[in-house]
Amino acid sequence: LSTRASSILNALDIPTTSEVPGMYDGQWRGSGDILESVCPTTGEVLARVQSASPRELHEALEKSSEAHLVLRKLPAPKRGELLRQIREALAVKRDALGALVSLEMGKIKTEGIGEVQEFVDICDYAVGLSRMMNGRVVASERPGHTILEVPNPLGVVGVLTAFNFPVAVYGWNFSLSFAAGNANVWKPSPSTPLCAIAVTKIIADVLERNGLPGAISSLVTGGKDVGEAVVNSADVPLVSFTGSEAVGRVVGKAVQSRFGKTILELGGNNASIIMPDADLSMAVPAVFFGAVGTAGQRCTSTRRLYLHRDIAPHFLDALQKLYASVRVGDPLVTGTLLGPLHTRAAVGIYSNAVQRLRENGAQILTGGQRYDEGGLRQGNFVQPTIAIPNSAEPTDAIWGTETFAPILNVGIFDELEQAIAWNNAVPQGLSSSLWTRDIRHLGKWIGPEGSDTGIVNVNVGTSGAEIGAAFGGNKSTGWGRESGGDAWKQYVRWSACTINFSDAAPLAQGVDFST
Ligand code: UN1
Repeated sequence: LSTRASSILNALDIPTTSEVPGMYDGQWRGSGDILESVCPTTGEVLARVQSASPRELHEALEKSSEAHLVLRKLPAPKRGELLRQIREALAVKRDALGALVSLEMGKIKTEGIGEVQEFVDICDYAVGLSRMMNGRVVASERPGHTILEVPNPLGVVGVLTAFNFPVAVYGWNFSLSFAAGNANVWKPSPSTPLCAIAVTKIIADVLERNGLPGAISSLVTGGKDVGEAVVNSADVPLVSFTGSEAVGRVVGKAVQSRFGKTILELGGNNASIIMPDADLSMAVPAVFFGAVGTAGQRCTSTRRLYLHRDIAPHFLDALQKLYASVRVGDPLVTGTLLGPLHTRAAVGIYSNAVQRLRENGAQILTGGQRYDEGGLRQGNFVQPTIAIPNSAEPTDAIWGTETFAPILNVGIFDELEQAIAWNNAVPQGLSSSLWTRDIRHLGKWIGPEGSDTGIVNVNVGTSGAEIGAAFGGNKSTGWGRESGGDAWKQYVRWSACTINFSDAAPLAQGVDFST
């Protein structure tokens, strides 16, 4: 193992000598298939991880069900105090964990650290929430009656996360779910097991120190079979899934068919629209970050750019200058802006998408190739690409497909209405961004004739949301909401409790059933 990899793993108490146990339910072990964690920058095998066998997975689900019985008895503000301790423990390891995200996932260090910060932030949010997860008192139509809406914990929540945010997305789910009194079983992406192990160790340490069962936050690394077992388990009333539309469709149906609940965070195909009155000195760098940041591997990455005809040439000129200046390389080196794609397979998907653009007569303004000179050859590096497809018709498959790579497709429009129609014409509905200084455009954009996505920004790019508002998308993005806003309300079961404290028992709606 390279010295830098071992120093990052050492700082997070991950063994570097032998195989790493990849499951935890109060006890670390793993006798299922071996998962290899491969560094996308160098191709180095970082660890061989022992995943959960079917029997162990079953044990973890059982342990988590038992752990929930303990957790649900703790008052919510006490759970908040535990979250505060977890928040502190995460903050202490912020740099090391951020570095591990860069090492294992491939995003640049400032984004790796930012992702840990996102977990810290949502913990803060959930600490506050732990004293504010209020129900309601409803006016009853009957004398001497009152109605309460009461939130109670659900049980065990299954959290299936993707490679691209291997820390923060579990954070969004775990912190709300834990504050609400649920135990959690985490099935991370099979290609980022080390991030999940590091996070679980930090949480487990706090739980164990407080004499609580570790299975409040169980970890089951593994492949498809492990994911399927969590999704199909009758002991998991809520499944939160982040990943592709194709897999989300299967997960959604499977959970629905057993009447479980889901939170789905699926594909994004996010557009930025630039009006002629926009401040281009802000808009150009924002599009650059949205499209090239994280090597185009955020659900919220900017994939479509709609430029008003009047500013299009100037905008593209300025944007291409930024593309030309991008510093590509090792994501752990300060100053790098573009790291590798996460897997070799993703490079193939990128190349196919570029080839499809070419075949369809698109103009490739910049990019379109792998980087394979020098040290970059060992990693999954691809050139960020700007293309002008042959037609801006949104029915074209090129516009409707999410490619998880830094490819930005550009269309030229004349009227805002046309751009909004294009924005809304794709199956996905996660994020969108309008650049304007005209309040009339803004009003239209955020209103009923405006953008149909879950995140609708103005003079802010499509990616990089804060945790305070609910995060999620509409349509084929799955309608899920996580993180802030009212998202916590999904992690509880609601009871409507009508209470009669009078000496009569009248029926609602004045129904008379007297004999
Ligand atoms: C994701 O890409 O799955 O808004 C999540 C953002 C981040 C989270 C992205 N806060 O880009």
